[in-house]
This record gives sequence, C-alpha cells and structure tokens, in this order.
Amino acid sequence: MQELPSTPRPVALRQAPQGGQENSGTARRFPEDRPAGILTAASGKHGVVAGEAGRPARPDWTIDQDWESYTADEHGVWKTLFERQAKLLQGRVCDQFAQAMLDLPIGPHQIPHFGELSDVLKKRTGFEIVAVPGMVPDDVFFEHLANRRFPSGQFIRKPHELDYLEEPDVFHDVFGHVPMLMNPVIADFAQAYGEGGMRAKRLGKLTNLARLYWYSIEFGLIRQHDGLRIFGAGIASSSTETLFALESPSPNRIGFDLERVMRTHYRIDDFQESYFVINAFEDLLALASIDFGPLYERLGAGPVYEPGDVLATDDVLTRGDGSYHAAKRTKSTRSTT
Ligand code: HBI
Ligand code: FE
Repeated sequence: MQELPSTPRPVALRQAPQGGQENSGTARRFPEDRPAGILTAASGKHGVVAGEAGRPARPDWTIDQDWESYTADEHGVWKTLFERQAKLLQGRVCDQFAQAMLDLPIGPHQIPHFGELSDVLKKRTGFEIVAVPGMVPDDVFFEHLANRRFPSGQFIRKPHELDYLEEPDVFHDVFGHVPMLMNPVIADFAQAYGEGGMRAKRLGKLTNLARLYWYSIEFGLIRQHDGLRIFGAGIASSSTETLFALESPSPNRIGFDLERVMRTHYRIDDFQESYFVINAFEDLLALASIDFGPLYERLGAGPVYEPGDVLATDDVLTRGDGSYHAAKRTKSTRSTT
C-alpha cells in the first residue's frame, strides 16, 4: 500500500457548487455588452464561477486559446503537473488512456495547442477542443458536447494550487479528458450526455444525470486485465486522488449500476467515498440507448444514497473502511451534493 499524502485539501478538480445545488448550474443572466478579452475576474475566478466578469463576448462562451499569451511560469506549472502525473499513471490508468497520450501532440514541455490537439482528435473521433474561460452554464456545456466540441478551460492553475482547484483548468480538461475522447465509445457517450443534458434539465432531472457523468467520465474506474484502472478525468488529473482511488483502504469500490449511481450524492470538495467500476466502455455507451423517461420517474420515487453508503444489492469489489473521511468529519462539516 502506498502512503497517501496527509496534506489537507487533495484533488485535481472540484467543480464549484453552484447555488448550493448539485451541480445544477446557474440560470444567471449577464449583461451582453461585456468586452471581449476579460477572462478572469479580479477575484481570480473564471467562467461562471467568476459571475458577471467571467462571461466572454461570444454567446457559446468560447474564447481564443491565445497560446502565445501563456508565460514561461505557466508552461512550467504544466510541466510539473504533467511529469508527476505521467509517472504516477503508469500501470494505474486504463490502456486506452495511456495509448492516447502517445498518439496526441501532448508532452511535458508546453501547454498544448488546442488546434493541434483538435487535428488529431477530429480524425479519430470527430471531437474538437474549444477554449472557454472555465465553467460554463449547463446548457452551453451540453450544446458543445452534443456537437462533439469539448470545452476546455484556457487558464492554468497557479503554482500554489497544484493539488487543489475548484474549476476546470487546461490541465484537468486537456490532460484528464482529452485522452479518453480519443476513444470512439467515450466520444459517443460524451455526445449523448450533451444531448441528454438538455432533456434532463427540462425534466428537472439534471441532478440525476450529473451523477452519472460524475461517477463515470470524472471519477470512473474500469476493470482491465490485471485489475482496476483509472479512466475518470478527475482522478487522472490528480496525483493524490490517483493513489486514493486505487490504493487507499478508505473508499468503497462498487460495480457500476446506472440506477444506483444516479441515486448517489457525490462529494465535490474532497476525494470520493465510493468509486464505481465498469467492465468495459461499451457498458457506458449502452446507457445512451436507454429511455431515461421511465428511469427518471423511478428515480423520483425511490431513495437517495449518501456518498459512502453500501447497499445489500451492491456488487462490492472493495468495502472501504471509510477511515479517510471519518477522520475529516471529526474536524469539519460534511460537504456533498
Ligand atoms: N463547464 N467548462 C465546463 N466543464 C464542465 O465539466 C462543466 C461545465 N458546465 C456545467 C457542468 N460541467 C456540469 O454542471 C454539467 O455536467 C451538469
Ligand atoms: Fe472534468
């Protein structure tokens, strides 16, 4: 068992809670006259999280990557993160992710060009990368995915935020998500999520759908030839969660079940208490053909589970001892959505 860093605040990406709701986004309106180029509010926050100041001029929230504007220090942050994670992921990330890293124009020396990544990605799965300031409103996010555009944060975290960040930056989005978008099945699933997101929002079921995204695309594990491997971007872009998710005795590791997952709260500001494990990427895509209408009806009627719950009906691969979160709970209040 590897020793986990005992530092507080782990994590690569925590999507900031929006309006206290489980990632349900904001319905805020912003003035239309915002000048282009203002990407970061004085607060240092980005995108939706920055409020009015985070909204770019274009209605689809895209901005230019403006690659030339990255400083040497910013490329240096990328390098630190890249080298640490590339090493750590060996033998821990799924084969498809590892292979995609070799196929993409991505390396330690500089923040990648979105245009160059898109050239390769487009040929493989038809996806392209567009730059956004940070978190974008749900409907904007869904619209991009539904059209096989992956919105990636343009900014990179500051040197003092290497292990904890509330917003999706270029390291989380490009290092964490783009390799999996090279996989045709994941690409189709991401598009289906975008399409389904609109519908879920209309039906008031976005909370349920967002849990599916969270426990798969962001924090999913997969069974491969020699054991559990990472495919979720939130894990793959975090050194501390890479070790926690696979090697800590604390979390539960449970066989993926759609309805079970969609009933389960998740943690937004710390490691997950439970990870869900798929057998193959095709399992995810099969979900895209399910009629979510009746499913949403059932979900509305049935129970909701806490992040650490283990049920009698679960296919439990590892029953966690919960030690990590128990130790923290004695110190602070719980924070889940
Ligand atoms: N915006 N840039 C960005 N990245 C996300 O992952 C994201 C987002 N906006 C909304 C959102 N995710 C989620 O709230 C939805 O997946 C539900
Ligand atoms: Fe993400």
